[in-house]
Amino acid sequence: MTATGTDDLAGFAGEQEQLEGHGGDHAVAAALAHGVDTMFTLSGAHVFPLYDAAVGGKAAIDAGTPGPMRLVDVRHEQTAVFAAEGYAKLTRTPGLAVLTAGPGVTNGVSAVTTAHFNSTPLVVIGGRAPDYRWGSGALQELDQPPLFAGITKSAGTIHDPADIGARVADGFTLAGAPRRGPVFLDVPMDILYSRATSTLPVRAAVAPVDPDPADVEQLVSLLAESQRPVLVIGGEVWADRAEHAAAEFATTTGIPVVANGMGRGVVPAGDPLLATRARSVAFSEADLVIVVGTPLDFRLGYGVFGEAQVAHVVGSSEQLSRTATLAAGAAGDLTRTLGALRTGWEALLRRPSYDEWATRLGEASAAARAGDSDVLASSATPVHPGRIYGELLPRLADDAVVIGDGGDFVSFAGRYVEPRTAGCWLDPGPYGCLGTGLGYAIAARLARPSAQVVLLLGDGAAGMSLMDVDTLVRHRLPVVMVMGNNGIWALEKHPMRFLYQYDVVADLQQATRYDEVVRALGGAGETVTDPAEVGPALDRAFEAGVPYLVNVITDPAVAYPRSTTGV
Ligand SMILES: Cc1ncc(C[n+]2csc(CCOP(=O)(O)OP(=O)(O)O)c2C)c(N)n1
Ligand SMILES: [Mg+2]
Repeated sequence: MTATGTDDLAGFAGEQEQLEGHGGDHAVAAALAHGVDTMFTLSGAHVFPLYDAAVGGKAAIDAGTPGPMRLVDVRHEQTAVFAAEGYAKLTRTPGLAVLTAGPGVTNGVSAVTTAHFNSTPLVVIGGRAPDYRWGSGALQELDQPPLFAGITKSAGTIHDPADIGARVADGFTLAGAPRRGPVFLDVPMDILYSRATSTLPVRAAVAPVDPDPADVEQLVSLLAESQRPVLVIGGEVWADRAEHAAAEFATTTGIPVVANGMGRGVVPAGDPLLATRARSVAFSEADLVIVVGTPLDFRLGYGVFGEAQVAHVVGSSEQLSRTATLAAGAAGDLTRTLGALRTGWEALLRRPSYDEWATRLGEASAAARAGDSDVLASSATPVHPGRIYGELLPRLADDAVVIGDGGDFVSFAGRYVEPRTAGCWLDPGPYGCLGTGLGYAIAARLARPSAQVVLLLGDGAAGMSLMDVDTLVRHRLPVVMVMGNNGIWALEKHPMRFLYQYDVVADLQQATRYDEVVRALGGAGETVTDPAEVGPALDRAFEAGVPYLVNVITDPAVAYPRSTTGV
């Protein structure tokens, strides 16, 4: 690829650099302009030009010099997209996955849907059968964008090599603007391999949007009247880089906080305002619930909190709940909105004190934590899943990234693990897709090279991505995997027994040596059956320096005490 300044155009609508290259060069230049440094993929000839651009061509390969973009090749396309999504969530820069035509693209659909539900900025570039043969039945000839119509912000095909840079750059801009989400673009093989000269893509500046002052005023007036408000901090607070504004708003006003998704850790574990452990008391007794940066979906009781009035604060107006009854709503840049709310609250002539309420929730949280101690220290055999968390929690550093992929085992994590830092918790989000685990773990190790990365796996969920331990090994990405191996799909088996008094298709093999699978792939691990051995095994895992699976055989009779089924 060659980029040249066009002196003759200098001073003319800014200096527009030209880029000569194949389609891969143009696409990679657009991604680089948007701060993207990693391409997640699984090989296919339809997309070779993208790899050629990423590595800097044969000259760079021969010279042994690194190319402009890191390539991470995985063992299943869903892992490529989950890794790109996880990387976007952690770095707050749009992710990039490249999928080869046809089955490569369709293998990525569940992960793109996950990004759609999570509002994660992501560009997926698909290969596509060549235009010049379209309709004649070329290998993997499938019109792919329609598959993505309902799960992306935009899905289309690029038919001109000279358009690739601009279209991909626009894709990144669109993906990263609230409401954030995935964009799909496919490029026919003949177009991607063709050369063209066009303007070097640049990153378009997106101006933050202020909330409507009347909406802010309305919300402040609700706060002025409230005696028992609750602030829910969701993942968009992190994604919008509003974690400081959110923490400051909570601290200034003294409103108790319940955290959700990547909003966990914005108010750190141990902060007296953090009431996540007392959320049922908080939600049933509150008179006002302000939900910031997360949809009012099943995870939040569809926005019904007893008698409380509900306010929804989101990044863009299309995200405001259409089904919940809202007493107020505000849409805009979350730092600005939370700042405006704080300023409005500070300007109140009579500022209410929520101290008594916060103390009550603090006590309820402390009681909930105290109630955990038996389970966290359980010496039962088979191991109670709670004991694993009892051993893990004291071993976690403040900046540890904790990832959950599984059913009940991960629900326990949601209860016991309270992050101390924002941006350190990765769950699959409201789409609830099993199989995110290895992709998210790859992403976390790349995004946080020196932090602890802990992947919590159900034995069932593990089957959907465990082969990508191979990717961890090949790319030298050590992570600690902890499996709650109960030999069943517990989150299905227990509900089916409850509904039918019997169950089918919910059993897995007992005590399978998944640690041997990890060993065979070049990692390490061990099986633990004695509760007293969980802690020492975790220590060995953290010290291993290679992907390490602690395969804990847990009690299948222990079901997570669930208060919602999600329907
Ligand atoms: C892709 C996908 N398939 C199926 C499900 C339905 N499902 C949700 S939880 C669950 C059980 C998970 O079992 P496991 O990972 O072993 O965790 P456990 O509940 O046993 O702790 C299943 C099958 C899903 N959410 N996603
Ligand atoms: Mg299981």
